[in-house]
Amino acid sequence: MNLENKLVQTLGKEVKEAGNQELYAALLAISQDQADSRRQPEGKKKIYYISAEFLIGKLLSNNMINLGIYDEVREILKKNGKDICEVEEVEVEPSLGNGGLGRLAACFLDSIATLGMTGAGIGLNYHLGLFKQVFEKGLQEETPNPWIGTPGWLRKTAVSYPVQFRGFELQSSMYEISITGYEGRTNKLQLFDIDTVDERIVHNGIDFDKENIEKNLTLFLYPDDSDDKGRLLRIYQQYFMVSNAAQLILEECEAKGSNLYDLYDYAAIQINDTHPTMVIPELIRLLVNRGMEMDDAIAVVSKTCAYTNHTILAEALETWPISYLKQVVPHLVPIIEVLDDKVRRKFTDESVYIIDRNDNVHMAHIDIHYGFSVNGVAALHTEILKDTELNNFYRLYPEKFNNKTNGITFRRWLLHCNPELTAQISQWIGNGFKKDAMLLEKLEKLETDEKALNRVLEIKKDNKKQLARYLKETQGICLNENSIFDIQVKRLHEYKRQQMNALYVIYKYQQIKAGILPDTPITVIFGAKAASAYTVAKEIIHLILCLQEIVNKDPEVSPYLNVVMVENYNVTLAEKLIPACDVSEQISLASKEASGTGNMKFMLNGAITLGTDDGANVEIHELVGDDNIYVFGASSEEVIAHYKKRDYVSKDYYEKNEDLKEAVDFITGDEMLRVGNKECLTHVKNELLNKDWFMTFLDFEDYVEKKEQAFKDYADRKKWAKKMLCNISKAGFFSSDRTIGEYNRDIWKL
Ligand code: DL6
Repeated sequence: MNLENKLVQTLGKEVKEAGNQELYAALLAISQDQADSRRQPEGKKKIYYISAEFLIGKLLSNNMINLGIYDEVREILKKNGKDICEVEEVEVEPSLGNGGLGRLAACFLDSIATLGMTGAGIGLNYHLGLFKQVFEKGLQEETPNPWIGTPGWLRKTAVSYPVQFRGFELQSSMYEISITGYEGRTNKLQLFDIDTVDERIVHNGIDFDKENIEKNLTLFLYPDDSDDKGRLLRIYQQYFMVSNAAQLILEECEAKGSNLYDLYDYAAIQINDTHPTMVIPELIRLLVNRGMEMDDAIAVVSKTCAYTNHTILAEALETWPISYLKQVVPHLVPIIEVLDDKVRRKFTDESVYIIDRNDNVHMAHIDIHYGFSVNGVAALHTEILKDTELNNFYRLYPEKFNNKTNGITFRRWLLHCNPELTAQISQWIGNGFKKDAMLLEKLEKLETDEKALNRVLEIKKDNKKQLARYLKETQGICLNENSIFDIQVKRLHEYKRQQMNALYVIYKYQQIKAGILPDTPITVIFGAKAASAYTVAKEIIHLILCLQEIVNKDPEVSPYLNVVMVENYNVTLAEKLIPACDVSEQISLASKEASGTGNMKFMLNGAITLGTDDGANVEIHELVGDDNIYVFGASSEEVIAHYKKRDYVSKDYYEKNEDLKEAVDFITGDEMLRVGNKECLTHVKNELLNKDWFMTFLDFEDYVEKKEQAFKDYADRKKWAKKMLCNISKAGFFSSDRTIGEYNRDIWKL
């Protein structure tokens, strides 16, 4: 039956007569069926990717692209007076992730299926996910972000395991989401939950009884951990996730014929950051329970598990007091003690012990000693791990360390989010790039073709128009379509330095007030959530919202400069913002951003990076060369040296640089205090003046200079279009298909 007839049959009516909800439900059912039909027998060895986050985004269109029916469906709808974009709007974005780490996991699942590998993602089925952000009186408020219960891809299975905690046991339920690869196989994202979770216990935004584990276990991703109860809840969540994972893995491997002594021939387990670390002692415990000697169990597990490090921020490298583990999972503690004891017998260097002298358990240390691979996520990051952060471990196990530069799936971040550019690229170089992203290099030859350059500019203009329309409709935001779209969207964190961008806005505001006008109007766009207990981050959001209020309402300034902070930044918004971006802000303090993946998405969509030599920016810089990126700021070596010598004093820079001083003083000036909260703004200013942990002032001058240069260069449209084309043509390296190919070649060996 052809697709149109199938749609009519599923709808029970003509396409013309159906509403968007009905169309969505019908297309979902058809795609589910097709995805199911792509299930193939499992290979002997399977990759289990365990992660606290899977930021999968809306799935319908992406899956229809991967199933090869998207274009046809769009045409059928169009013929019947329907718009596929409006149907997409019906879907609710699953709320299962926070930032880059979770989105990476989602891209990886796509690539694993695309490359035909047997694999599964394993995580938790958070009912309210990461909070939904709303702005109230210039402040971020957190509210629940429900997504379960709306029609979607989530399906309950009959799979269930008992999970033991101190004093009680919970029975899990496993849910599944189909992951279809591009012209590839269908794998599963498997999410564990319990049936007793009760969303009604949440009140006043996102408050709830943190001790009522039976009702709260899978309510939220990253529940507030500013108190003991919150921290304990995180351990409950983590153990629940990995105990289910371990039981599932053993069951599946045994069913395929493993005698468990050869587990590593059947399973590779990738531990995504330290949240799933307890899978190591849990697997050992389960194997011992099945009669294996402890030493054998340790050896088997050590050959099965591999660890990815996603950050060098010390506060993000998890350590748990052993007393917490005793309270939640006492049965795991003796195993962790054995693991620690073995380390102590072998090594004298205390810094590599698992349990430190304050009785804190270092989760990453378990991964490194008892996993067979440790990888960083960009070349610079891996070097920093080897040279400094994990140097003590690198000296013990040089053979375990390897780099896997992150990647993104081009299906979502080009084909889906930028159909006009995709179609144009196909016309220019054929469709091969959809499977082999390196073929984008063929675009290089068009860099001298005037028609092609104009076309690239035209597509960008169209995408800016579409973004303007979307933000007007959904958030009431007015964008100047003729301005430069300068975009910084990512989690809010001081190391990512949204505060530096805000200081630039103040600088520019004052310049315009003084009659120094930019060649082209500028719109500085932010999107970011701040963790609910991260006070300064929330204050930085307040600072940006105050600037938005002042700048946009000033008739002298607003024709030349606007500030926009989109509410509740998520994957859906990213898909609209990224294709419309001119300047991509990647301005973390060098050495602090492990990789970044937004930088890759922007580049692929023809935005020019303004960034530090940090994370994967370094690799972007190498690929596009000095002329096609704006790099500024101290190098990672300089930064690391400042930390070592403790010689950075932000006030010195403030005293020396008049523009910076004026911008910083503006934060608590009369204009700001008229619209903002004095306490918040004063605190942000004082943090910068007295601490500035992430050296905003160190790089400010160079940042302003390079940003001004970029805005000036933008006016030469042809030259700018060349830079755009160069970035697109060099983006192929950042396909997650390449990354996953490398994981498989070097680590998983499926
Ligand atoms: O590897 C994915 C992603 C990187 O691109 C980011 O640079 C990195 O910050 C992020 N890491 C995390 C972990 N926690 N922290 N902070 O989200 O991983």
